[in-house]
Amino acid sequence: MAKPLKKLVSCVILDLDDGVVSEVLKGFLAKYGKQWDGREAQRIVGKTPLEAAAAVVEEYGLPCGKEEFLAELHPVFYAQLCNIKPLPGASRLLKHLSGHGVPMALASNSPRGSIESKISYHQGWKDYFSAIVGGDEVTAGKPSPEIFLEAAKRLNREPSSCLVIEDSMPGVTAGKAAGMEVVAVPSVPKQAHLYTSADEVINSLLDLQPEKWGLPPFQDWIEGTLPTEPWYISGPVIKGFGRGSKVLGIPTANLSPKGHSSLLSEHPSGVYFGWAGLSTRGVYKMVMSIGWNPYFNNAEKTIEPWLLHEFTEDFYGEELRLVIVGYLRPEVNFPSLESLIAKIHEDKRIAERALDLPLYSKHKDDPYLSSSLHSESNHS
Ligand code: ADP
Ligand code: RBF
Ligand code: MG
Repeated sequence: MAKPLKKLVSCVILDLDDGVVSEVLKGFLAKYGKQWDGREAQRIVGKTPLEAAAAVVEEYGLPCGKEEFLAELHPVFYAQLCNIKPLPGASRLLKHLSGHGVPMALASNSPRGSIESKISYHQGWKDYFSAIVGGDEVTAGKPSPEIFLEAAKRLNREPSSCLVIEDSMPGVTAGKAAGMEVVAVPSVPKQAHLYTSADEVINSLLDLQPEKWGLPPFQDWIEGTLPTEPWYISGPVIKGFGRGSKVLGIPTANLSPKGHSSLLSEHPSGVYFGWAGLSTRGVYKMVMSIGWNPYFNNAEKTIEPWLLHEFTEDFYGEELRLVIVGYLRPEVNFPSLESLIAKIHEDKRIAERALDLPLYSKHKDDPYLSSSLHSESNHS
């Protein structure tokens, strides 16, 4: 194994809490006739519920005080706790670290009771954590280092041997102030550049390399690919920016991200692969990007499968069905168009080879890939 590049740690402190507040707020704002546009998410992550409520009342000019808003919000918030999805990759990470006996703590600005009821909805999660520290157990929440220092104390570790994994800015600030190593996993897209004080910024938990920090490496990568539970997405092929074929020589049959928001929040942006079905044509190997194309810096998320087959014609408007079976890498920026193109061709080679492994090839026969004809004929 290569020598670790960073300072070694022996335990991990996480906050997997965020996103929650914003999900609830989104629904709530509708009631006040306001539309949540995600712009404020950055102002909310890592805040205490009262601070978050204050930020929203101000931002949207709501006709109520922050306490009033919070009181209204609270029951809804608690009712939603059971619907909270963990950050993509959280479950895999917790299982891995706990399987290797790495002590873990959960440290969040949310009150301890709320953290506990939240994790109670996830099978086995309670046992993963040797310590839980809530915002109500310290005098000051993040960005104060207090929560993290208390977590280290309860783990019986020096702050310098703790790795903090955080998605919020206040959390990153708190972790560094506590003298800990900090990996940031920004939950708000395109904000990576703001997290400069973190020791590393990663796109999603799938990209964490524990060995960089002296922790046991993941062992679930297979021939450069990370198997995922298969997930399914389909729709008519839409027009993109017209760049794929023209600029890159790589046509991508774009799907609209509209109507897929919950699926897309369960899966981080990145490069994936799997099988693609076109009802009248057949089933093909496929490698794809989902995200904002950092090289082009799209304003909108795009879903762009490259079908690994030579077609003699376009198939805009046709129903395209995808079974996504594995993950390759995060989307990244490149110094030149040539290097972007070369990387995508490398993705293609890796996906093409991997899809012949039984683990992945068995999904080629998934009825989902050719079921659009049937589902359409059932429509009357
Ligand atoms: P756009 O920006 O409109 O997506 P592209 O240059 O990316 O345009 O070309 C994509 C179109 O090319 C697809 O919608 C499809 O109709 C066609 N096409 C031809 N061959 C392929 C292929 N192997 N994979 C994906 N799309 C292909
Ligand atoms: N765009 C990026 O900016 N960064 C990437 O890392 C990236 N990876 C890709 C990988 C694959 C397999 C495919 C098919 C596309 C990828 N793209 C990436 C998207 C590419 O920029 C996009 O398809 C073109 O801009 C056409 O819209
Ligand atoms: Mg395209």
